[in-house]
Amino acid sequence: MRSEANYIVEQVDKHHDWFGKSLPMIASENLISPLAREMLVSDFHDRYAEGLPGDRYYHGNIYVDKVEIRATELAKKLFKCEYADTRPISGTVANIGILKALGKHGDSITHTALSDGAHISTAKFGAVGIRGLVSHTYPFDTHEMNINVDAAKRTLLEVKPKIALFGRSVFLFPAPIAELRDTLEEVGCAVWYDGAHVLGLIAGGKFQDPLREGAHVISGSTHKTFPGPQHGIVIANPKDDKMARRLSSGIFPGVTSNHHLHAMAALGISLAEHIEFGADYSDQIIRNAQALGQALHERGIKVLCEHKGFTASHALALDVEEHGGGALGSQLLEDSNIIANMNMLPRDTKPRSPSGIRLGSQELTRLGMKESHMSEVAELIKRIIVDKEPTEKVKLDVINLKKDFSTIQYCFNEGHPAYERFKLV
Ligand code: DSN
Repeated sequence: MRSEANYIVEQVDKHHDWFGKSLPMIASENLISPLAREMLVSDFHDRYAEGLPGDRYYHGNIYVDKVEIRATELAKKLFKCEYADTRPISGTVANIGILKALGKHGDSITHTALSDGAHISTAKFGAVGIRGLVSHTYPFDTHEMNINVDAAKRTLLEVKPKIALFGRSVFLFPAPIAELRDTLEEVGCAVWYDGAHVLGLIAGGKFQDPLREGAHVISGSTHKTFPGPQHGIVIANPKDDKMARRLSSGIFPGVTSNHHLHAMAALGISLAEHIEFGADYSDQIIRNAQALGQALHERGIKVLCEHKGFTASHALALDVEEHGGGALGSQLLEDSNIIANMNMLPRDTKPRSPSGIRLGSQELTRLGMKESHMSEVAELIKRIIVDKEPTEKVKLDVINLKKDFSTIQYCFNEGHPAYERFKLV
């Protein structure tokens, strides 16, 4: 069996080597900081804590409690909110917990359609279906790549949902919560914003401010534009104490037992880092995404929403149908060491053969790339997708470009042993 273990170690080593020579551009991923990564291999990983600090079902949580209290305080400070829960073990788990807290079987929920870029949590086969809620989708303006506000007002007044959900996995522009606020208040529903993709940008003050625009609760994973561990979070300004209590019990005992204490500690570090560096980081992420959109457009690749500057977030949606489609394009990119994913565009019906590719700028930005580097990245993508140059040839240029970008930025680096151990990615 030792050889089996060796095999697994070998594959992980190869993965590290490969990603060290690749351009990571999946919009839902990021690099955790060296210091936060150190928490993931701490003894916290091996322990149990159930409940809340000071009210546990296990002993041995003296320092776990201190970390959880501090991480929760940091989350409240960063997101300027009254309530934070750092226990969800992923974004989807946070979503199921919120559905448990705010809805029950048979209640109605409004959300964006999957084909318009919503997360699988909203699907019948996902969290919304598991909870037994009845789905109604917002009318969507595919030109604007956003909810059609006037039509959505009519939907909300007609459906009178218990929960109105906003948020997407192809999240190019802010959701129109402020524009819908009067209608949402008239309906009296709970307003929930799934901010997984744009959490870091919101915290950095560069995208939209859902809690000030009318949302009661935000859920998120903590490893996309927020560059933390694979974990989840709930932040809120609850309507009342009852909503706060229900949100808490939705997470525990609702959908978690132990809450992955090592990841929670890592999240605490990432929150502290984002308070210090988040505004600059978010600003550069958005600048880079817009620069990349422009550079791709100039090279003959269709990037959605040219009339709006392509994006207001980290993400870009490319229409590569004329170049062979998203499945072929993303495979050719991978063969050349550029890691991205195929993605459905609103007109698509087949998830396995979509017209689109989704790109994110957050990880390249984390490694120090600026607007000027986006032209180089766009040129490499054009050579692969449009010119169909041999992937082995382009790969050499990708590896060469990546050589200068191996240090994680926007975090507490120097002076900690973890920095040396994890500085190469
Ligand atoms: N499905 C992930 C994505 O957007 O890539 C999010 O969970």
